[in-house]
Amino acid sequence: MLKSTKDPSYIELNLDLKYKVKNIELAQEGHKDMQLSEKEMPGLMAIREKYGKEKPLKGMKIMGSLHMTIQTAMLIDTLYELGADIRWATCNIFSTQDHAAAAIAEKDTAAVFAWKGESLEEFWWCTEQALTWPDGSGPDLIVDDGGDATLFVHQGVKVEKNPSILDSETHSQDEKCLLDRLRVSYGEDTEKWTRIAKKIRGVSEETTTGVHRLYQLASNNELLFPAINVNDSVTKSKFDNLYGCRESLADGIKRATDVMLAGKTVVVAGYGDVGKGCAASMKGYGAIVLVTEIDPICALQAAMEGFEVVTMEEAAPRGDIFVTATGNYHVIKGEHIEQMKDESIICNIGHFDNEIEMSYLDNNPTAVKINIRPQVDKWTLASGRSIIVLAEGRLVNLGCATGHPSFVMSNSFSNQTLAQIKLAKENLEKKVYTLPKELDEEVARLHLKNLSVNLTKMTQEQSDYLGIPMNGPFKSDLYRY
Ligand code: NAD
Ligand code: 9W4
Repeated sequence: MLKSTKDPSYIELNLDLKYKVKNIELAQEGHKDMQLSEKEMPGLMAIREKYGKEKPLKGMKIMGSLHMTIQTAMLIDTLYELGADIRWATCNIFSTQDHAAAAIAEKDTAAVFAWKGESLEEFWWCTEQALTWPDGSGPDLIVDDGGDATLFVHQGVKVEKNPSILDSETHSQDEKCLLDRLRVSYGEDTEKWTRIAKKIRGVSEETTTGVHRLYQLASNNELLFPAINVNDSVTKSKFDNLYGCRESLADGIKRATDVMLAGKTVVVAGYGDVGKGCAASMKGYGAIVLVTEIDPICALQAAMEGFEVVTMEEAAPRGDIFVTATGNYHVIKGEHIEQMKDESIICNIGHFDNEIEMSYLDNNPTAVKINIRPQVDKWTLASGRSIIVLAEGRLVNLGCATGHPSFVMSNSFSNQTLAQIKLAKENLEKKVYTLPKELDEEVARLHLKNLSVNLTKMTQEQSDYLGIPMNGPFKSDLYRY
């Protein structure tokens, strides 16, 4: 059946709208938080200073699909200072900080369509609003997180080439909402997305999931414009995984429980970058840290740092606090939960919410759940023992705290900004690029002054001796930091 604008579940585009946010009166609060972030986002501020006059993004229409937080507001203002004409939507229906969205709406540095708790219909409406300028044109550049904006354009073009896709079966609510929008869009203009895609100079992508989608498109020869993988810049991934989680895990646990970490036994499942950050943080608080690993290299690394490496079966009866950081499935299972001490705390900092077998608790009639406060549940088991689950097994640093500190995001978003400048300046091929090491080093350099780091400069003799240019790049692409 053809979806029409008369269908009540379809929300019509309104291109005259400058913003849609929860409450514009929250703007003042947002401005104050943004002002505080200036000191903590030195990379972005240095980029504004360096490129503010030149305005390398002048004339560029930029669409963003990325968590509408205070830190993102700082990114938006940076892109604005560099000359861009910006429209923004969030990439997650729960992640918008309404005071940040309000601040941007009031300042009018971007047209913004985002609020916390969007429905999926509203989410896809916001995305299309942000992709469509008042004159009906689309963006020159996209900042994407997770790939939904890129997906929108690619699906739009596919539908315009083969409208029978509109009748295909959908496998998720997201897919259905997107197809509903494309059905109406095709009814009104059979070339909208083809036209928009043709003009796009490129996308810079923030996350692993989005980057994965891009490489898939490229390997199927379906990528319609150049893409820059920001996720794999060293200054992005180290901060997002290692340094970010090293700060935000404890933040989440403490806001949720007020627990004293010193002297407790903390079990960290997975010793990748996230696990390394979590284990180091817990050790720093004076906790006894046990690690579980499947990879002998990471297990050996954990042992070299003085952590005891055990299996979850061994760890379950010993731990007071459990943190999963593997990206794997059912790492803490029901049988482990049954072995845990009374009032053990369990939480997850890995991407998906199935690292802890929550279904064991949800589907167990003998397990009784009492909600202590939002994101903190006490489950009492048949044994009479209880366990405390944080954020329902979802990312504890986002569910129970506000994610990474601004300084972490300054690194990610400096990479995003340099990627946008590169896409604006250079005519790249329809491939997935990573940022060259020079720019990765540049992002690091932009953060040094704020930390009073005094970098050593090689002499010409030293540079000749090593065969490394005086101003970098300092390492080969194979170097592991
Ligand atoms: P990684 O691949 O470097 O590390 C994961 C580690 O878990 C690996 O060493 C792997 O060998 C180990 N592992 C896998 N299955 C295991 C099992 N059954 N038991 C024990 N260990 C096991 O990945 P990473 O960069 O450390 O990221 C881990 C997860 O954290 C991912 O899901 C990632 O998306 C997520 N992440 C979360 C945040 C956040 O802010 N919450 C930030 C970055 C990444
Ligand atoms: N946030 C988020 C917040 C709440 C929330 C269903 C109800 C990620 C990165 C950055 O995902 C983010 N609540 C959820 S999902 C969810 C997600 N649910 C699930 O049931 C509750 C998120 C990046 N970032 C920082 O880390 C700091 N500033 C940033 O911009 C932000 C948010």
